[in-house]
Amino acid sequence: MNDGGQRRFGPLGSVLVIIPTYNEAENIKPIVSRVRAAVPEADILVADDNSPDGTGKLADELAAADDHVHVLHRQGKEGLGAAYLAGFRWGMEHEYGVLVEMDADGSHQPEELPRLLTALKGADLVLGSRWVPGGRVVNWPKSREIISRGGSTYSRLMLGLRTRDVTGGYRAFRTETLKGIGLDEVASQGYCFQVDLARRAVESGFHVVEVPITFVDREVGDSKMSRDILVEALWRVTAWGVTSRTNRALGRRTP
Ligand SMILES: Nc1nc2c(ncn2[C@@H]2O[C@H](COP(=O)(O)OP(=O)(O)O)[C@@H](O)[C@H]2O)c(=O)[nH]1
Ligand SMILES: [Mg+2]
Repeated sequence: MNDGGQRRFGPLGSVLVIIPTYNEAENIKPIVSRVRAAVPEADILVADDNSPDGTGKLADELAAADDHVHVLHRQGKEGLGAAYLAGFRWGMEHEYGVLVEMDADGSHQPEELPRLLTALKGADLVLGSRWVPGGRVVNWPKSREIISRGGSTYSRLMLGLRTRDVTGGYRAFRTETLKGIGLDEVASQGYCFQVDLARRAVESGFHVVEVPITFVDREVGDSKMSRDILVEALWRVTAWGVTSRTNRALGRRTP
């Protein structure tokens, strides 16, 4: 996080909300209509990994009825990170100025998006944050909260980050920020994808701001959180931490 106070930030431009989906048939229509109501000027891209429950088809129906809704059909389940990378590329090709990450399950409330976008006027990246004053989680099992808080704390300590919520997935990026952090080298697939993007943004000198959010646990459908996702996060964060410490000790910049 650097001091953005000295800088002038350009206008935001058009907004694309990217919603990755895997088996979110019960959630896709409600979430799309909530986004449309909360930020009517924004477009939506549903990035579906060929969900067996037909989420992609439901998204197509929404897109057919509304010019603001688009669908990116992907071949199969490749993880959240890969779906977002494909969504970001689509957004860049279509020249959106702002790319937003949002889950399909209602955990990230669309009604809070205007606040994130307002903060982005003076920042390169806005993180919706559960762990700053004013932020909170509702209905989350204690076990998930412990994993999430622990993951953020471990990542902050390993990577020397000052942001409180490093693993969250409700974010607004200026497209220029994503262009500046070397997306082609991002290999993370699961939730450590979020840690990876945050650390790259901070290390690239971008101004990162946290905005408190109320994270509401999903009411319908299943979480895709798994042991593999946790293990990937743990080893990658540890490897990044060791590499950046070694580089610092040797006076080199971390790639
Ligand atoms: N396209 C795609 N979306 C995914 C994948 N894994 C998770 N998601 C979506 O990413 C979002 C967050 O996942 P979720 O299961 O709610 O995670 P949790 O909130 O951490 O339990 C949801 O919208 C999921 O449908 C995946 O492999 N591909
Ligand atoms: Mg969720």
